[in-house]
Amino acid sequence: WPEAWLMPNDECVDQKAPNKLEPNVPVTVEELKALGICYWKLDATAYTYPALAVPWDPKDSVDPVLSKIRDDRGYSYADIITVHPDTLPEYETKVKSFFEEHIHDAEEIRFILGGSGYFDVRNKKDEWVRIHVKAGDLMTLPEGIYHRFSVDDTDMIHAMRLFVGQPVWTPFNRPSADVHESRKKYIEEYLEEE
Ligand code: KMT
Ligand code: NI
Repeated sequence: WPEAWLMPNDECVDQKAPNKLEPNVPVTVEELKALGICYWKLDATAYTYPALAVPWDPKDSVDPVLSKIRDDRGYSYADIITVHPDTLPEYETKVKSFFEEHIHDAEEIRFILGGSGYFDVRNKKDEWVRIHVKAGDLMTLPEGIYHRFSVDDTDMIHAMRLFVGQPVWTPFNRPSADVHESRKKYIEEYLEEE
């Protein structure tokens, strides 16, 4: 599992910095699992994948571990995104927009092929937990979890995005997403048990 820690409550002035508390408060794997997050460690370097931004069928994967996950979880779509100033038009604008707190009406699935970055998720106390993903990390965020993404100070992440069916990347921002069906489902499933 990737390293994870609590972030300060106040507004984040430098989203690309680690933003650890002093002293650091690590977040355990058990806590991440209890939020509905799933994780697998894969070998991102042993295989070649299609060129960036070309949608493809993950059944064409040559990685048997990835193929098994795809079969088990029904992923039928994959593409590759490179978040880097030279490859992503309007880089800084996009970096800011990925960092707006939001949910989706489906699972968010990312397999990091290169570089690194931060997925921030809200824990049960509504605090920000920062998860530092790197090459080989395949992580899923459940439907309805509040989250955001940031590059780290390397400004480079290369990631495969998977999806069940036709992809819908629409973010629903907080607070209007509080009344979204996906949010209600998430609260019932993960936040209401005692
Ligand atoms: C997201 O979920 O914000 C993105 O797709 C950004 C890049 S994927 C690491
Ligand atoms: Ni998202």
